[in-house]
Amino acid sequence: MDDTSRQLFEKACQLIPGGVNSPVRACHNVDSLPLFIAEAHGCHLKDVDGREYIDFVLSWGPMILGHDDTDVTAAVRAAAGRGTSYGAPCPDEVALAEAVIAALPSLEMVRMVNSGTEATMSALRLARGVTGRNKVLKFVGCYHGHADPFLAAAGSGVATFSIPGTPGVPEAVVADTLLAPYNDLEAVQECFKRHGEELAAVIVEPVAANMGLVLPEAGFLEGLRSLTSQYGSLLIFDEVITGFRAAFGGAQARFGIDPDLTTFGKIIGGGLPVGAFGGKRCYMEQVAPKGAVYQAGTLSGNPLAMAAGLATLGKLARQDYSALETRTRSFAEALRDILQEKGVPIQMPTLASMFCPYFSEKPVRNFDDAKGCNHALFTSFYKQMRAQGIYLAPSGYETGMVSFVHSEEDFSRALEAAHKVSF
Ligand code: KE4
Repeated sequence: MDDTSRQLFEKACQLIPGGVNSPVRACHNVDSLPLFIAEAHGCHLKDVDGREYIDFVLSWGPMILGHDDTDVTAAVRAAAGRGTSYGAPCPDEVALAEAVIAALPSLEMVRMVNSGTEATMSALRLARGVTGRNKVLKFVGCYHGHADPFLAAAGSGVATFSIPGTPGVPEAVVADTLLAPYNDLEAVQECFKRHGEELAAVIVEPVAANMGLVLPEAGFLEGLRSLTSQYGSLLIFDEVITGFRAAFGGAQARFGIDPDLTTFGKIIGGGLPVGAFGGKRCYMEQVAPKGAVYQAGTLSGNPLAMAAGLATLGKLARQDYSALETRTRSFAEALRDILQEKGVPIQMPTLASMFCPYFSEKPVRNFDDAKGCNHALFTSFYKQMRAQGIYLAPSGYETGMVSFVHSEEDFSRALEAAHKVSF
């Protein structure tokens, strides 16, 4: 690591907890120090020491069109010239709501917020308000932002009850959070047998991208849909990552599932702070001020963020997602083959423009499997790739992301770097 990043990080550590404004950026999982980024264009980052990287993190998902996209940047610049926040409705809020609803048939209404955390927190409150029930079922290894109810760790042997996953979360809050292993429909059925009448919602990442990349096994999502309908619970699809990435219509379009509520973030803001939750009109009309379930936000619907989101979705509507999936799969399979030839155990699941190198002898189908991977090998891989200008997510529990502007040259350079890695 060069001097300027190190100097900035040392100063940041005096002023900001851990020197970062979001923990994973600290690169603790890969025994590294964070790079401070000066600018980004296309799929390339330049750090404050002038070094360039090919970016496979894409700000954790939003930058699917690449950084500094001409249309998105122009839209933000134009919006900035009209003022940065009104605290009142603006035309682009209506236009972005219309664009999101048009893209996902399960949506009849949507509310804009400022982050994925706000979106999932609000969706859960709505589900609880609509059903009059308190319990929520989530899956071990799925991340839905840092609202208290979701920061639950597996509790007693009972397997379904939770304990706080972090200091500061009251036991009383997570007492209503049930946990089940991802892809384990039997465990979900057991949860419903015991607590079905108390369950307000099941919340799931339809493709789990916070324990690496774990794909839903055949029947899993369909089973969740069937059980929630049977017991009168709401099915919440957390599409903060998969929305407009798994397909233009999200994972729900890809897998043909009709959730009751969907949460968004990342891509719908085009890199500016936007989240959203939406769903059937009968539910969404229970959100204040139309209904009684309270939710609010000073900067919700911010005109710059709306302009960035609109420009992004407008461009994505014209993109060839199938071609991007093919390019991503081809790159990931070539990367897998290179690593296999080095004699390390490697799995390389892909879906759409996402990929994940698991250093594991067996496929990863849940969080226990993800924990069982060889994270020391991942750390070595991460460090050697970064030293060659390839910027991967600094954790074996994150997912690699490809944009529409990654070129064959970018893929070739990443593969050349992988050839030079030694374990
Ligand atoms: P934000 O509050 O960070 O905008 O969104 C929370 C969230 C909700 N749901 C899913 C499925 C998510 O993946 C996220 C946030 N994703 C992480 C990366 N996997 C954000 C990175 C970070 O925490 O810095």
